[in-house]
Amino acid sequence: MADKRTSAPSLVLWGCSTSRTLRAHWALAELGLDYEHRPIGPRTGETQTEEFTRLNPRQKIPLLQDGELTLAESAAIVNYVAETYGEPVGLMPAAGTEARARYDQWAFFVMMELDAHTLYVIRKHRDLAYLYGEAPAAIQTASEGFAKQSAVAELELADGREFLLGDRFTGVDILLGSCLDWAVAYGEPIGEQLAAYRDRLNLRPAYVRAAQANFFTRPELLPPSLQDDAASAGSS
Ligand SMILES: N[C@@H](CCC(=O)N[C@@H](CS)C(=O)NCC(=O)O)C(=O)O
Repeated sequence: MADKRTSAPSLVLWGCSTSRTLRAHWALAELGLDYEHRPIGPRTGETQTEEFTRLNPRQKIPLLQDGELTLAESAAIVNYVAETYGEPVGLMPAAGTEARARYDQWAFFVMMELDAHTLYVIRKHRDLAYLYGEAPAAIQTASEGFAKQSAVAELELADGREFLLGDRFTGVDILLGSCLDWAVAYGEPIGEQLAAYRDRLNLRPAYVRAAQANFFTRPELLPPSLQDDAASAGSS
């Protein structure tokens, strides 16, 4: 495979308006990469078209195309972009280092414990109950699970570090930050440290650009700090 760092990237990102799609927009924005956006949304039928199904038989967003490569899974997209185009910003510690082992630990933790096992369970049995069924006990357990697991990240930040791995922003901040936005939108309480950390992340220019690109079809899903901007942009 050609070294993509030496040639101009040709990136197409499919998907908008969810916490998972935000991750891909955010990683690209942190690195200042230009990309074409195909803003297809969830539960609109747009992931079921023949064209999209050919690209992604999972029929899910986000999906990134980079030349010949077609890549699904939001965390894999963040990691791919970080590893391929991340220098000199350094969105991901080098392979084989302790920092990278900690990065991987947090990435898997966030994707499993905060995304898949808790927040998505709430989504399935609340917003998507018409598909997956009402399950108040599952929602309750997932909510408790989110509180318990997110407390681990709260503890990690208690030493005053700015980002999850220390003083450097990395891809795992994108993964955790997007889950915190999701949790807050769902009314799930988050700890004091996590709330302050989320505020810091939401002020990043790359986050603002990514959130505006990701949520332009549904500005009501933007964090409140960005909703005024969206309203004034819409009224101009
Ligand atoms: N684990 C996947 C989950 C992707 C996913 O489930 N995406 C949802 C939207 S958040 C989707 O595309 N659902 C199908 C649809 O809405 O048509 C990731 O992190 O990328």
